[in-house]
Amino acid sequence: MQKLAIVTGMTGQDGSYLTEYLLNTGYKVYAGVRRISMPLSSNSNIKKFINHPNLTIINLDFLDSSSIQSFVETVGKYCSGYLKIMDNYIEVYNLAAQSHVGESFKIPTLTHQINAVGVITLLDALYYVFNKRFKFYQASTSELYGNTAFDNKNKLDEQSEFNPASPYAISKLSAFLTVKNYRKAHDIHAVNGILFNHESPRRGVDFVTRKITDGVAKYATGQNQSPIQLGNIRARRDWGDARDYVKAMHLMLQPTKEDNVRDYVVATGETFSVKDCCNLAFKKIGVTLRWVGTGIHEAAVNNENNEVMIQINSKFYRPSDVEYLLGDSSLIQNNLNWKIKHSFRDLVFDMVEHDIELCKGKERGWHVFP
Ligand code: NAP
Ligand code: F7E
Repeated sequence: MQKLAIVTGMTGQDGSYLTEYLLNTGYKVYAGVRRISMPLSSNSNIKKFINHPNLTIINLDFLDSSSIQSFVETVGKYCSGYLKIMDNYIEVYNLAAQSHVGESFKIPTLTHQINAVGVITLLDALYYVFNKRFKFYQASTSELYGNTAFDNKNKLDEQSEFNPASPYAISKLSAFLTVKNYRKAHDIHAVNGILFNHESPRRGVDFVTRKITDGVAKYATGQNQSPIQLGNIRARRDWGDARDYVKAMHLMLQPTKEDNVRDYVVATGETFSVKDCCNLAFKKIGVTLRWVGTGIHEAAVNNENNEVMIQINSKFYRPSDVEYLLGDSSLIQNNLNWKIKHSFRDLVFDMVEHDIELCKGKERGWHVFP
């Protein structure tokens, strides 16, 4: 029988890949999307599948509790026949969020309203409409750890201590605890995916990897020759490929063995600095960077002709930053057979290639799930 899923945050990086993956796997998907002035079809992340016959788009705004309730009730009406059959569950993937850590310092209340209060409201509405006939995936994050591993450089796993260092991380910790409480108090299959950073050609352009690959592409195609401006270039992240990570989300809602219904870390087990990302992205277009200066005066120049390619701009520093992230995803690899397919180098090269094609005005056919 055809399975049913709810996806929130479909227009974002992960939501678009996950929706596409579920549709390709034969699911019927109900996607919650907030109203915008421009037509949804102009969002390049979802262009490819927006007219899929198994996709139903319904208005949903996490800043309004009535909107969340009416969204869940609407999906409830669509699914009533499906849920009359014993053992049928609707899978809910909650990916909607104010997801920018740096911005969360400027808009902490809004961040908390969407990322924390919104999750309570959504779970409450789901429980009211579906009782226990839903499974719930929450997009949790490695930001919960903050600088736990900064001194010891240990790999972070499901047992590591949380030390949130931003309004974003605090809001996500609240949601994490809400989900755990639903699992324990109501015996719902509700789990947190503690995902480390993951990127793709669909990443928002104000996240650092895409900002770099977009800047490199504009340089390579002659659209903008001014240096890329960055903040904390020493920060290290465990960067994976979003196309691998949405499969982990799906796996987390499939287990029937009770022991495997739990929170999982999803990470590659490798860490790179923002500087490493710059070096790789420029390497893809044949430019070798040489780093000169220190602190705010540090810069990267083209080793061949001394042209300045990257500068530091204190505007991009955060009031507090997470300096070091490295994850251990052994548990999900062993229990659910999740696999890492793409390396960081291949990911950065792919993003640069994609951004160059965008600059040239070419729409690349997404080879999403090879
Ligand atoms: P993203 O590209 O920023 O997408 C966020 C999605 O949330 C967008 O579809 C956005 O809609 C939607 N949204 C924002 N505010 C909303 C509101 N008030 N009501 C309804 N929808 C709203 O984020 P992502 O990178 O795909 O990440 C997906 C989820 O995973 C997020 O919860 C994020 O916090 C979490 N996460 C991400 C990473 C990562 O490295 N990518 C790692 C760990 C956890 P619009 O298009 O209308 O803005
Ligand atoms: O920053 C540094 C910045 O914004 C990474 C979100 O998906 O992953 C993401 O959060 C690092 C930070 O991602 C710039 O200070 C330097 O140390 O790409 P980012 P993030 O903050 O790690 C986690 C797991 C999530 O859950 C979030 O939703 O790069 N950095 N210069 C910069 N960052 C940005 N954005 N822009 C710069 O110019």
